[in-house]
Amino acid sequence: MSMNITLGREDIVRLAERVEGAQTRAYAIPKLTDEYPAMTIGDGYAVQSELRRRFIASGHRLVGWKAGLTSKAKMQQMGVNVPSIGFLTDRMARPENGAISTGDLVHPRVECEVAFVTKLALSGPGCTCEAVLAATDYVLPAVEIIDSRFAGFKFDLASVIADNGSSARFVGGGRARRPEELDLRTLGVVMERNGEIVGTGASAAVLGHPADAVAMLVNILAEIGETLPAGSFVMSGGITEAVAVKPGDSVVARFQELGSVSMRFVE
Ligand code: OOG
Ligand code: MG
Repeated sequence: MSMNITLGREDIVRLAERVEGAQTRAYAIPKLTDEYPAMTIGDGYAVQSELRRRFIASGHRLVGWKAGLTSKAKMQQMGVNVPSIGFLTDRMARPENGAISTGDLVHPRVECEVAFVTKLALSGPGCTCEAVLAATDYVLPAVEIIDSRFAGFKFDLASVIADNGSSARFVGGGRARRPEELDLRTLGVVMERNGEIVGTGASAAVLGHPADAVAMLVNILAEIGETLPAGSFVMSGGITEAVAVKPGDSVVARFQELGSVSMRFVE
């Protein structure tokens, strides 16, 4: 992946402000490449880093990172075939079994993901699946609520990276397990919306092994000059296609060996 930055500082700040406005006030904007067609992946990460800097400066706390577009189902659904990463803050976390409001989201969708909590710092380049497993304290099931700020949930890689990988909310839950007690490639997952099965998959859908997705994330972090500290919460990417939700919906993600994660959506 080339992190070639072509935009000037002024454009990066301008785009970060535009994305921040759309995220915090929940409105859709045209994808950034409509105005900046030559925007690169490196430019996308430069905007994302500026967005992260702004949130942290206003008191949000960085709690971890998420890998995105790591499964075929997700790549096909979004028409993008390169994985990406985004940051997670305390303001995005929601408790298990809670009510999640949609009034402050544009067009939310849910994804089931295997999440990792680390006990050792990780850094790239050259981070491997084995290094990730050795640094993992426990894994747990999670649901990510993504919400692209781009009209029609349509984007290209540079735009979605600038929009922090569509990150909006996340819920961890179920049963935390030590990674050595499980085969992380073969965990089945079933996603239900209002009691109906809307997605099924196995954890190997995520780059062959969810820890490989985390290694990829750590290697991208190195390219943007960051490392993953111990105690990070990391989501490895949606296993199935993302499913749209609206007020009144209840969602349960059932994971083999890891229990389930539930939530409902309100106005
Ligand atoms: C980009 C975010 C993808 C995942 O788990 O694949 C993502 C999107 O699809 O809007 O979070
Ligand atoms: Mg996701």
